[in-house]
This record gives sequence, C-alpha cells and structure tokens, in this order.
Amino acid sequence: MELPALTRSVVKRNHAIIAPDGYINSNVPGWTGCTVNVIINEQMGARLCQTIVTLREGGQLEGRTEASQIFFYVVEGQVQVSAGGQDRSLAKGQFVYVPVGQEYRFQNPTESTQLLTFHKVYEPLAGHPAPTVVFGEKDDSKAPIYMNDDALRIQELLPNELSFDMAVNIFTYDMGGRLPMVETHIMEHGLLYLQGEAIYMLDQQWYPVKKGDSIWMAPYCQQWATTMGKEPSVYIYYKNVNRFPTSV
Ligand code: UGY
Ligand code: MN
Repeated sequence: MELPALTRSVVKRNHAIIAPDGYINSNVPGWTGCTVNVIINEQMGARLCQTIVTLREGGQLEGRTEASQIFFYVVEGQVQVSAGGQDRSLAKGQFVYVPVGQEYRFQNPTESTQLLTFHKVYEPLAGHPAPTVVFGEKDDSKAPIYMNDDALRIQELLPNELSFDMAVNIFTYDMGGRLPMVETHIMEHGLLYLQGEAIYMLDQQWYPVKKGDSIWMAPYCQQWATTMGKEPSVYIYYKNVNRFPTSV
C-alpha cells in the first residue's frame, strides 16, 4: 500500500520536481470548466510560469496576453482555438504560441483535454518586431540528432529568431540516451515528461522521474539525465534565450 505521506515531489532553492500526486487546483479568471495546476511560478523563485490545465466538456479558456506571452501545447485530447484572427482545431502534439497583446480563446474541448502552458514576460529587442502567433506540432522528422549522439534528438518548436526570447523544445532520449555532459548554464528550464521514465540529476541530487512529472531548473542548476525503462523518454521544455545576459 502506498503511504499518502510519501511523494517523489521536491521543492528546493534551485530546482523542483512536481509529480501529479500533489496537485491542488487553482482558479484562473476567464479559464472555466477546467482544473488548473500551477506547477512553476515566481513564488518558487522562477522567472517563468508553467501550468497544466485539464478541460471538461464545455470548458473554455478566454483571455488576452498582456506583459507575458503564452505557449499552449496539447498533451491529450482536442480543442478549438482562436488566436491572432486564426481559427484551428488542435489535437494531441499540436501547439499555439500567443505573443503579447493578443486575444485567445479555447473552446469545445473533448473530455479531459490536457494543455501545458509556459508563460514568460516578453523582453522586446530594438530593431526586431515582436513575434506573431505561431501554430505547429511535434514532428520527429524535424528533430535532428543532438551533440552527435544518435540516441538523442531535439525538435525546436519555435522559430530560431532574435525576436523570440523563449524557446520550447521536445527532447527525445532513445534507449541508452544520456546527456553527454553535466550542463551548467544561465538559462532556466521548465519541463514536462510526455513519455517514459528517466533518472534526472539536479544540483548533484538524483531523482527517478516519469511521464506526467514536471521539473523546474533555476539558472545554474546543474543538470544531467538518462532514460530508463523500456521505451524512449520524451520531455517538452522551456528555455529563455536571445537576450543580453546581464544588467551589470
Ligand atoms: O537546451 C538545453 O539546455 C537542454 N539540453 N537541457 C536539458 O535538457 N536539461
Ligand atoms: Mn539545459
């Protein structure tokens, strides 16, 4: 029997693992007929926000981005989306990026449609007009090998252009896949495991993780990962990019 006094979730100064067993729902104005779990936000010390939204039939998300841009990814199910004057039906594996100052609406979801969101305050860059709405999808044929290891593949979901100050990538580790070194870097991450099992090392501590788990890594949180189990492990992750690294 599992004891309810145990969890794999941890919240530390420079990293967190949030497993679904500890979720408590939040209410977000304009987001109705759904449960919202705020996984990462500035209360933790983060500079991004990550949520997981589970929609019931008839549920709806309606709003307007203000200072923050929002990236929405369909983890499960299907939903109709209007953003930037475009209407689309988005299914599992598809996404929409909504830049600042845009209205958005999600409606007519199938029961239990699950959305992942990443939010970041947009930092404009002189000479580069702010991004427009981007629709797209997970596509393994667009995931080149990472660092010469054919067990590792990364798909970049957003255009690699200076106007974007955030990246969202999908990282697949085939059997035996492992990061080629311990990463130590200024960029911050939020991530969600979409498939499989893995061991993650964060700040020299070791954690077993699996599909449904989220991770926050603060700047300079040391990180390494390898897949385990019987199928590739896959996660989608946020990274801040393309801006001057210091105010000094
Ligand atoms: O892009 C990255 O920094 C990525 N390789 N980090 C990670 O997956 N933890
Ligand atoms: Mn990294």
